[in-house]
Amino acid sequence: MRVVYSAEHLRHEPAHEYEDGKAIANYEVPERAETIRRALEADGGFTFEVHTEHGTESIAAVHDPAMLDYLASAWSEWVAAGEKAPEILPDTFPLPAYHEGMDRPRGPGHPRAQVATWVFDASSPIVEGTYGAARSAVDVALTAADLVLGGERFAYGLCRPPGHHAARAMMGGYCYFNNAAIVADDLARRTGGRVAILDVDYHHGNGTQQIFYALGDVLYVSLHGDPARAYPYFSGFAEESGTGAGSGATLNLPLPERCGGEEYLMHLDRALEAIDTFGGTTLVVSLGIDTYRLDPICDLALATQDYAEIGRRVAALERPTVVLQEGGYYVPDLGENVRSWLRGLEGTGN
Ligand code: Q9C
Ligand code: ZN
Repeated sequence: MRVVYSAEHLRHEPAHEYEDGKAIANYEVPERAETIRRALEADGGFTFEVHTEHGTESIAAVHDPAMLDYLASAWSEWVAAGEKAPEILPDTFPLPAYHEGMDRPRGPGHPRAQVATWVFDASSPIVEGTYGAARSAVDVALTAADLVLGGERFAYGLCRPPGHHAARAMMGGYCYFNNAAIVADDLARRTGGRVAILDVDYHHGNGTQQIFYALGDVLYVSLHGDPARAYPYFSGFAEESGTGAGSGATLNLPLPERCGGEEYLMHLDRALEAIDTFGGTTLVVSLGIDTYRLDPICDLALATQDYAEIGRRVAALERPTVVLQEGGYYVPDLGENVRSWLRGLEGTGN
């Protein structure tokens, strides 16, 4: 299988996230992508490709161009305003109620107002290298899509930072640009056909869902920890199924705590059946490995061999497939778990 990787991700090294009143070490570390790269290199069955530059057009087709402009200049404006902190995090929460019954003032605003306008959680710092890394993750994803459009049955984009929590006009959940949504939109436009997205990250892909919620040509199917207990809390309930032309083109399958392989595969089969029924020319997989039994921030119980079986079942859809990396935070086994998933997909065993 061909794998697309960029070393540019190394420049996105957020130090902290915020939990229960404390700054803790950020879980979304560069070593995640490095350990995946090493595991696939050591396997010998994967061919590495460098990403190619795709510009900003495909990003602006999915995200608010003002958000793209913000991220491009956030760091230099932070420094120009005399801020000294090495990472930009929101310290205010501009809820709609702030301006209720008032005019909402426009204008550039303080850098701290800017970040709170675009970033919805306290897990997703912006550092000096964030914009370059987020751009490279999109390039990695689009290069993987090019390989599939060029005739490859599968391609894997080793994206970092991940993307599925980034909505049209909002960043967060370690995500800045929505790599999978950008690829799905690009594939829909380039093939003129329908595209399905299968999101197997532990967390609901609120951003991907939001981007396609009213659109009928992109199906979004997600298996995730039930938002009644799991981040991002505000979406991913079973009753969310799309709107307007997109009615029925969103499917959420919330999972119970400690869900293991056997139960997971039953839900997966429902997801795959929905994709099969929807049809479409290509499949995009948001591959999160934070469903793993040892993941430090999640509560499902999948094992390494389950990932191979999931990959095998996804392959049975017989569709050209772009697999893009999302979460997964138990770094010691992350490379092996991704390798297992991709080997299963290729049908080449362990
Ligand atoms: N105490 C991905 O897996 N932190 N994003 C939640 C809860 C954010 C996960 C903090 C988790 C984001 C791509
Ligand atoms: Zn996740």
